[in-house]
Formats: sequence, C-alpha cells, structure tokens
Amino acid sequence: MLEKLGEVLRKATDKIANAIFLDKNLVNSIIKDLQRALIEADVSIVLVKELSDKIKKSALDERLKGVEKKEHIIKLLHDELTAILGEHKQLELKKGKKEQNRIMLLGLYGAGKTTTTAKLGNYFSKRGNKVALVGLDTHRHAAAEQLQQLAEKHKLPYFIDTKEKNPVKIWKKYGKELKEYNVVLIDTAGRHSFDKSLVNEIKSLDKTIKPTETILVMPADIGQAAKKQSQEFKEILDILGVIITRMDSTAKGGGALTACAETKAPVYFITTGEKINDLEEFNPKSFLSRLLGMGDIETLIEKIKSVTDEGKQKKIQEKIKDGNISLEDVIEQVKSMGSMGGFDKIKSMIPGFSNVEKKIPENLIENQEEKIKKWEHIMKSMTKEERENPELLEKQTSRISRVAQGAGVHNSDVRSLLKQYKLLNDMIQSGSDLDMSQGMSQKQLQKLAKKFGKKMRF
Ligand SMILES: Nc1nc2c(ncn2[C@@H]2O[C@H](COP(=O)(O)OP(=O)(O)OP(=O)(O)O)[C@@H](O)[C@H]2O)c(=O)[nH]1
Ligand SMILES: [Mg+2]
Repeated sequence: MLEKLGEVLRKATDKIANAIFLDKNLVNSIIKDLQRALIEADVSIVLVKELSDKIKKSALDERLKGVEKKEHIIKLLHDELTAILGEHKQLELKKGKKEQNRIMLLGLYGAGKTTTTAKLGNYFSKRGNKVALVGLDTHRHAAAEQLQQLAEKHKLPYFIDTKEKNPVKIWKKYGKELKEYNVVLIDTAGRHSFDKSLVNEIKSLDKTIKPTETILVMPADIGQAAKKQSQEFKEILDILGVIITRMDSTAKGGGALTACAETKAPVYFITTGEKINDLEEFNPKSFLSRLLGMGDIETLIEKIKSVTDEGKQKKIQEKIKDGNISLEDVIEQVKSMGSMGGFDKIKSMIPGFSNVEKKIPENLIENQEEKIKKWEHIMKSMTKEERENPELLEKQTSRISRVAQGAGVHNSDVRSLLKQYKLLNDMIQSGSDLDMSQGMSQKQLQKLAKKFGKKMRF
C-alpha cells in the first residue's frame, strides 16, 4: 500500500535530518524525488506543485539555519502532507436506545460495496452492536447470494430477497424485523457509470430508507478520478463519508485519498485486502506517520536536535572552506551522518510497522558505531603530529603497527581510517568545481567519490 511513496518520504526525511549542509542542490534533489513519487501515487500536479514550492521556499529561507531549518522543513513536509490527506472524521454511531443507524453504501460496479458491507458488519458487531446486512442489489446477477455467503461465513444476520426486483419493496418488506438492530448496513447496486437509472434508484432508496449515513465506496485504483466521482454523487445526495477500497493493490491510492480531501468528502475507512478484517479507520495523521515510518514527528525532531551539534558543524564547514580538514573532522562527519541511528533507531518508534526493517541490514548501524569507536581509539594512540599530518603514517608501516597495537585494533583498521581521510581530503583539494560558499551536498560528495572511483562509505 503506497510502499514506494512511503520509501521516498522516509528517504527524504532522512536526507534532511542527516544533511550536514542543507544546500540548494540537496533540497532540489529531495524535492524532485518527492514530486516523482507523489505523481506516481497519482496525487494531482497542482497539489504537488504547491507542496514543493512551499518546501523549497522555506528550505532556501536565509533566516532559518541549521537544526532550526531542518526541523522547520520536516514539520512543514509533515503538515502539508497531512493537510492534503484531508480531515479526520470518524463514522460515529448514534448510541441512543431507540436509535437505529441505517448506513447505506453506494458506488459504481465493482467498487467493493458488497465486501465492504460485510467488513463493516463484522467491525460493528465486534464492537458490541446488533448488526444486520440488507441486500438491495437487484441489478447484478447473484449479488444477493454473494452477500448471503459473506454474512453466513461471518455469522452476521442478513436480509435478502432473490426474487424481488424492486429494492424499495425489499426494504419495506423487512422494515419491521429490522427495528431490533441498531446498525443496519445496506448494500446497493452499482452501474458502469454514473447514469440516470442509478440516480433514480438511489434517490428513491434514500427517500424510503432515510439513511443516517450515506457512504460512497470507491476503489483506490481510480486515483484522482475519485474527485469527479465524489462530486457527482454529492450533487444528488448528502454523502457524509467515503470508503476507499483496494488500497493494497494499487500505487494510485494517494490520488484517491487527496481527491476526496479536495472535494471535502472525509474518508472514514480504507480497505486493504479481501479478508474480513482488512478494514482500517482512516486517520490522515497516523496514516502519514506510518508511511513516513515514524511514531510521531515530535520525537523525530527531538532526535535531530540531540544529534546535531551546531558549533561543530560550523567549524567543519569553515575548515572545508579553507581546504584544511583533520582526522577528527572526518570522524565528526561520519558520526553526524550516522548518528540519527538511521532506520534502526527510528524503527523502534514505529507502531507495528515492520516494512522498513526488512530492507535495512540488521547490523549496518551497529557496525558503523563500532567503526567510529575504533577510529576514536586509533586517534588516541596517535601523536599530535600524526593527527595533524596523517600522511606520516602512510609513509611508515611501523607507525601504523604502533598505532594499531596501542589502540588494540588491526593494522587494516588504521588503514581504513586513513583511506577515509584521504578520500575526503582529496575531494576537498580538487573541489574547484564546487561552490564552497554553499558547502557540499551529499550528492556532490558522491559525485566526487565516483570520480575518484571510490565508494563513499558514510
Ligand atoms: N485486494 C482487494 N480486493 C478487494 C478489496 N475490497 C474489495 N475487493 C475485491 O473487489 C471485488 C469487487 O468487490 P465487491 O464487493 O463485489 O464490489 P461491489 O461494489 O459490490 O461490486 P458490484 O456489486 O458488482 O457493483 C471483489 O473481488 C472483492 O474481493 C480490497 O480492499 N482489497
Ligand atoms: Mg455488490
């Protein structure tokens, strides 16, 4: 379900959080990735453009600096995405003793009305309601039997009439019996398109049944077209909410959800599979948190704050400008890039979402932390002269062995540190094509690393 979009959003947030220099290039590349992913999820181009303009503007706002800027952008991204997903509205049942909730489901052919009727029946019955399913689709062959099968399988009372062709008559026939149920779910017939016969049928059902809730069911794969469809239905009836089905089987769910928000049709539920329990209440905030792979945004921001030492960052930036970087600086860089703890730490904040876990090698972050610890030991075993001038070690293997022994590591560990230092230093020395006033973006760093035929291992 929107896995690709989630992945891009997670990467974008991570890139912002970990960036040493949030410069124009990095911001542009993040925005490009976001745009591509949102458009692939079928979010309307107008919304995508508005969103990216806002992010760009605040990213390049000179008044914001360092952590403050990162915090601001991540919050902005989060808030804007939540806003385009619409308001949170729950389907609230009337609970009075004599109150009956008559919930009528509408939609075109194959939208998922019948299966959703059963899912909702199960959902409300599990929450202590007396539920009945009523089959009023007299249009499609075997529609009543489909509802019957689902109802029997999940032990839900149902009311159908396979012979009667007039749905209004079926409703009237069971009117009395249905009085004892406090939640009555009504499955209706669809059509290929929004046509006159459908309009007439649902208008007459509405008049007779007087539903307390009229819900439009639309499949996620129609994407942005959900906008037109919900507008059409809203014109003839008071549609209180929407259910988006088949979120599991399309990449276009983003379009359907945002389109509903645009027409102010709140999404009550989404369905995410064919099984009876594949029904979720839709809450834009938690939906987004899950997509982004984090428990809540405040925790993430705290984390960014705790790992970003602005003083250190500034110093490194100045040294890079002077083309003068020490071993300590290399370690600082690696530390700040890795110290968000990557997904490994973030995943602990994710409620019940393990998608991220699978893709990240288990020991990746631990290795990084271990490596940094080693490097710090190595540096402590070096003389001041060696620290300032690490080339001295390269020239003399005996120095390497001495340092390795002092730090309790292998010679190869010392060499690996020297390699990282050399790589960064080389890049800085040859950085004539870099705009140093902006600092280097990770993309530029990677480009340079490629030029040197080396892999960046940050
Ligand atoms: N993968 C997946 N399939 C679903 C979901 N919801 C419904 N379906 C499937 O979509 C198909 C159509 O669902 P129905 O409930 O019969 O749709 P309908 O709106 O009643 O269709 P008509 O009565 O023909 O208008 C069925 O094969 C369902 O199993 C979902 O969330 N995920
Ligand atoms: Mg049906």
